[in-house]
Amino acid sequence: MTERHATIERRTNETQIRVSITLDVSPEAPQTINVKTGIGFLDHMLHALAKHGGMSLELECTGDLWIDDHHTAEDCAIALGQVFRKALGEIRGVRRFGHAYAPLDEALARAVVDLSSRPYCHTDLKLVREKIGDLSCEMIPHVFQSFATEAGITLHVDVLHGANDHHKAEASFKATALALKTAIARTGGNDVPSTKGVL
Ligand SMILES: [Mn+2]
Repeated sequence: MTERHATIERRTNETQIRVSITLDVSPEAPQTINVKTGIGFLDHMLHALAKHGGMSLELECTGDLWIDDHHTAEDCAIALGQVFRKALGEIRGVRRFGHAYAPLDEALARAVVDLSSRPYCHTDLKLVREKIGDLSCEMIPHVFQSFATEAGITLHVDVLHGANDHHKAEASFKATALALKTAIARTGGNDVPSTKGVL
Protein backbone atom coordinates (compact mmCIF):
# COMPACT_ATOMS: atom_id res chain seq x y z
CA MET A 1 0.00 0.00 0.00
CA THR A 2 1.40 3.36 -0.98
CA GLU A 3 1.34 5.98 1.71
CA ARG A 4 -1.15 8.74 0.98
CA HIS A 5 0.94 11.84 1.45
CA ALA A 6 1.11 15.29 -0.14
CA THR A 7 2.73 18.68 0.37
CA ILE A 8 1.74 22.00 -1.10
CA GLU A 9 2.90 25.56 -0.83
CA ARG A 10 0.46 28.36 -1.40
CA ARG A 11 1.68 31.96 -1.60
CA THR A 12 -0.36 35.11 -2.10
CA ASN A 13 0.19 38.72 -1.08
CA GLU A 14 -1.93 37.93 1.99
CA THR A 15 -0.60 34.58 3.21
CA GLN A 16 2.30 32.17 2.75
CA ILE A 17 1.42 28.60 3.63
CA ARG A 18 3.27 25.32 3.58
CA VAL A 19 1.25 22.23 4.44
CA SER A 20 2.00 18.50 4.44
CA ILE A 21 -0.50 15.78 5.17
CA THR A 22 -0.26 12.02 5.58
CA LEU A 23 -3.56 10.16 5.56
CA ASP A 24 -2.15 6.88 6.81
CA VAL A 25 -0.40 6.61 10.11
CA SER A 26 1.15 3.39 11.36
CA PRO A 27 3.67 2.16 13.90
CA GLU A 28 6.35 2.79 11.24
CA ALA A 29 4.97 6.27 10.46
CA PRO A 30 3.48 7.49 13.74
CA GLN A 31 1.13 10.45 13.82
CA THR A 32 2.82 13.83 14.09
CA ILE A 33 0.93 17.11 14.19
CA ASN A 34 2.38 20.60 14.10
CA VAL A 35 0.05 23.50 13.29
CA LYS A 36 1.18 27.13 13.40
CA THR A 37 -1.27 29.51 11.76
CA GLY A 38 -0.66 32.45 14.08
CA ILE A 39 -4.25 32.10 15.37
CA GLY A 40 -4.23 30.00 18.52
CA PHE A 41 -7.81 28.78 18.37
CA LEU A 42 -7.47 27.84 14.70
CA ASP A 43 -4.34 25.85 15.58
CA HIS A 44 -6.38 24.07 18.26
CA MET A 45 -9.19 23.21 15.77
CA LEU A 46 -6.89 22.02 12.97
CA HIS A 47 -4.88 20.01 15.47
CA ALA A 48 -8.12 18.33 16.61
CA LEU A 49 -9.10 17.70 12.97
CA ALA A 50 -5.82 15.94 12.26
CA LYS A 51 -5.64 14.11 15.57
CA HIS A 52 -9.09 12.56 15.42
CA GLY A 53 -8.90 12.11 11.65
CA GLY A 54 -5.91 9.82 12.19
CA MET A 55 -3.72 12.02 10.00
CA SER A 56 -0.27 13.54 10.30
CA LEU A 57 -0.30 17.25 9.60
CA GLU A 58 2.36 19.94 9.35
CA LEU A 59 0.93 23.37 8.60
CA GLU A 60 2.75 26.66 8.83
CA CYS A 61 1.22 29.98 7.80
CA THR A 62 2.54 33.51 7.80
CA GLY A 63 -0.45 35.74 7.19
CA ASP A 64 -1.52 39.38 7.38
CA LEU A 65 -2.90 39.14 10.89
CA TRP A 66 -2.34 42.88 11.34
CA ILE A 67 -5.45 43.24 9.14
CA ASP A 68 -7.57 40.57 10.78
CA ASP A 69 -7.94 36.81 10.92
CA HIS A 70 -9.87 36.44 7.65
CA HIS A 71 -7.17 35.79 5.06
CA THR A 72 -5.19 33.48 7.32
CA ALA A 73 -8.18 31.37 8.40
CA GLU A 74 -9.61 31.11 4.89
CA ASP A 75 -6.30 30.40 3.17
CA CYS A 76 -5.26 27.76 5.69
CA ALA A 77 -8.58 26.01 5.03
CA ILE A 78 -8.08 26.30 1.26
CA ALA A 79 -4.55 24.90 1.48
CA LEU A 80 -5.69 22.11 3.79
CA GLY A 81 -8.47 21.16 1.38
CA GLN A 82 -6.05 21.16 -1.54
CA VAL A 83 -3.43 19.04 0.19
CA PHE A 84 -6.09 16.62 1.45
CA ARG A 85 -7.42 16.15 -2.07
CA LYS A 86 -3.92 15.72 -3.47
CA ALA A 87 -3.01 13.11 -0.84
CA LEU A 88 -6.27 11.23 -1.34
CA GLY A 89 -5.81 11.03 -5.10
CA GLU A 90 -8.39 9.17 -7.12
CA ILE A 91 -11.44 8.18 -5.06
CA ARG A 92 -10.89 4.46 -5.35
CA GLY A 93 -10.72 1.68 -2.77
CA VAL A 94 -12.09 3.89 0.00
CA ARG A 95 -15.36 3.87 1.89
CA ARG A 96 -16.38 7.26 0.42
CA PHE A 97 -19.08 8.02 3.03
CA GLY A 98 -18.56 8.78 6.69
CA HIS A 99 -20.59 10.18 9.51
CA ALA A 100 -19.91 10.77 13.17
CA TYR A 101 -21.15 12.40 16.30
CA ALA A 102 -18.79 14.02 18.76
CA PRO A 103 -19.75 15.41 22.12
CA LEU A 104 -17.73 17.84 24.15
CA ASP A 105 -19.39 18.02 27.52
CA GLU A 106 -22.79 19.68 26.91
CA ALA A 107 -22.19 20.27 23.19
CA LEU A 108 -23.01 17.64 20.54
CA ALA A 109 -21.98 17.90 16.90
CA ARG A 110 -22.74 15.70 13.90
CA ALA A 111 -20.76 15.57 10.68
CA VAL A 112 -21.60 13.72 7.47
CA VAL A 113 -19.06 13.41 4.66
CA ASP A 114 -19.20 12.17 1.07
CA LEU A 115 -16.01 12.10 -0.99
CA SER A 116 -18.26 13.05 -3.88
CA SER A 117 -15.97 15.30 -5.95
CA ARG A 118 -18.96 17.65 -5.83
CA PRO A 119 -18.09 20.38 -3.34
CA TYR A 120 -20.91 21.33 -1.00
CA CYS A 121 -20.94 22.50 2.58
CA HIS A 122 -23.76 23.02 5.03
CA THR A 123 -23.04 24.18 8.57
CA ASP A 124 -25.27 25.07 11.50
CA LEU A 125 -22.90 25.55 14.40
CA LYS A 126 -25.10 27.66 16.68
CA LEU A 127 -22.20 29.95 17.59
CA VAL A 128 -23.23 33.12 19.38
CA ARG A 129 -19.97 34.78 20.41
CA GLU A 130 -18.13 37.30 18.25
CA LYS A 131 -14.80 35.51 18.66
CA ILE A 132 -13.20 32.53 20.32
CA GLY A 133 -9.69 33.60 21.25
CA ASP A 134 -8.41 35.40 18.14
CA LEU A 135 -10.66 33.53 15.69
CA SER A 136 -13.86 35.26 14.60
CA CYS A 137 -16.82 32.92 14.97
CA GLU A 138 -18.01 33.88 11.48
CA MET A 139 -14.79 32.36 10.12
CA ILE A 140 -15.55 28.90 11.49
CA PRO A 141 -18.31 28.03 8.98
CA HIS A 142 -16.11 29.69 6.37
CA VAL A 143 -13.23 27.36 7.25
CA PHE A 144 -15.47 24.32 6.75
CA GLN A 145 -16.80 25.79 3.49
CA SER A 146 -13.34 26.53 2.11
CA PHE A 147 -12.00 23.14 3.13
CA ALA A 148 -14.94 21.26 1.58
CA THR A 149 -14.75 23.26 -1.64
CA GLU A 150 -11.04 22.62 -2.18
CA ALA A 151 -11.17 19.03 -0.95
CA GLY A 152 -14.03 18.36 -3.38
CA ILE A 153 -16.25 16.83 -0.74
CA THR A 154 -19.83 17.13 0.46
CA LEU A 155 -19.81 18.12 4.12
CA HIS A 156 -22.69 18.71 6.52
CA VAL A 157 -21.84 19.80 10.05
CA ASP A 158 -24.54 20.52 12.61
CA VAL A 159 -24.29 21.32 16.27
CA LEU A 160 -27.39 19.69 17.69
CA HIS A 161 -27.15 21.48 21.00
CA GLY A 162 -24.66 23.12 23.30
CA ALA A 163 -24.04 26.13 25.49
CA ASN A 164 -20.32 26.91 25.26
CA ASP A 165 -19.00 28.16 21.92
CA HIS A 166 -15.52 26.68 22.41
CA HIS A 167 -17.19 23.31 22.99
CA LYS A 168 -19.54 23.68 19.99
CA ALA A 169 -16.67 24.56 17.65
CA GLU A 170 -14.35 21.85 18.93
CA ALA A 171 -17.07 19.19 18.79
CA SER A 172 -17.71 20.23 15.17
CA PHE A 173 -14.08 19.71 14.16
CA LYS A 174 -13.88 16.42 16.06
CA ALA A 175 -17.05 15.09 14.42
CA THR A 176 -15.72 16.14 11.01
CA ALA A 177 -12.42 14.43 11.76
CA LEU A 178 -14.13 11.17 12.69
CA ALA A 179 -16.39 11.30 9.63
CA LEU A 180 -13.41 11.94 7.35
CA LYS A 181 -11.47 9.09 8.97
CA THR A 182 -14.28 6.70 8.07
CA ALA A 183 -14.74 8.08 4.55
CA ILE A 184 -11.04 7.82 3.62
CA ALA A 185 -10.58 4.39 5.21
CA ARG A 186 -9.40 1.82 2.73
CA THR A 187 -11.83 -0.98 1.91
CA GLY A 188 -9.14 -3.42 0.83
CA GLY A 189 -10.61 -3.33 -2.67
CA ASN A 190 -9.76 -1.07 -5.58
CA ASP A 191 -13.16 -0.15 -6.96
CA VAL A 192 -14.59 3.32 -7.48
CA PRO A 193 -17.44 3.54 -4.95
CA SER A 194 -19.98 4.99 -7.35
CA THR A 195 -22.69 3.59 -9.61
CA LYS A 196 -21.36 6.02 -12.22
CA GLY A 197 -17.96 4.32 -12.07
CA VAL A 198 -16.18 7.62 -11.56
CA LEU A 199 -15.89 10.17 -8.78
MN1 LIG B 1 -10.60 22.92 23.53
